[in-house]
Amino acid sequence: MKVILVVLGTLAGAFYSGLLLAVPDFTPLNDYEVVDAYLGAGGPGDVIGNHAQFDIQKAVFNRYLQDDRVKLEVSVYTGFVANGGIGSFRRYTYNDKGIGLGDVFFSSGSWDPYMKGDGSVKDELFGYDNAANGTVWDYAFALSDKRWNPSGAGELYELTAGNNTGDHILLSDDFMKMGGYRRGQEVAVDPTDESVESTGLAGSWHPGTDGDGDFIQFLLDVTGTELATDAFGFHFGFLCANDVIEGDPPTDIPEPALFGLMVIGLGILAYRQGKT
Ligand SMILES: [Ca+2]
Ligand SMILES: [Ca+2]
Ligand SMILES: [Ca+2]
Repeated sequence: MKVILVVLGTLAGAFYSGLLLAVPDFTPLNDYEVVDAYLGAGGPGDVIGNHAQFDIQKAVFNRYLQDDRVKLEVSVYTGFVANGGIGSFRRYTYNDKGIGLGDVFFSSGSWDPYMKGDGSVKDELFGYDNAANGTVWDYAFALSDKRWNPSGAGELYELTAGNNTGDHILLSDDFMKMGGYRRGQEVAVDPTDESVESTGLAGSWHPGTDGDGDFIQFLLDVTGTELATDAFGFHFGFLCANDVIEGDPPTDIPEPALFGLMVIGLGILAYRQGKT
């Protein structure tokens, strides 16, 4: 019996050590949900224009391991793609391509939207937050010139400027030349700016529908970045920012390392019992 325990314990320890070497560091997120409770400054209410096209209801996050890579899945629930939002209002845009999808911004660690402190409902819903105040984003999943397609391939970039006001940030105002849209909101990054650094990590997006409605799903490879392990804040809107969603980082992420320690602990216990 003692011999069997020693063998099992050693095997378990060795197996887990092997796993530690092969498997990248990550913390799972299982259907973590952020309901849109963010107004943002620069326009009235939560949605400007047609709700069927521009309302964002929520975002659902999953983080998991696939083929030894850490994948982050962000599903933004909105009828934008399904109801003809892409390419709409061409005359209102500088490049005549109409309204397209924005990039997805992330802050590793904290989410810190600006609040004025005037006690108003507008302030409670971050109605004074724009690109120039609040959270500084340090990652962006960029769709670049494919953002007018319902699906495509993009890349994750690291934003090193330390602010959201430099040339690396493109605002709603950089795409929209007239009409009712939300002013002063960050909607995309310029990958040619020197403060925007390639991570070499690719991703994709595509539309979908489930029981909760229509969504756009972004699927990113985040292996080796803080986005694989940490809590994070995020920001997403269309080029017009007619609705913007931002959200809280997850706060109750389970600790997968505990399982590993348990296995190693059992191994040591079995080894000690084997010695006595
Ligand atoms: Ca909304
Ligand atoms: Ca802000
Ligand atoms: Ca909103």
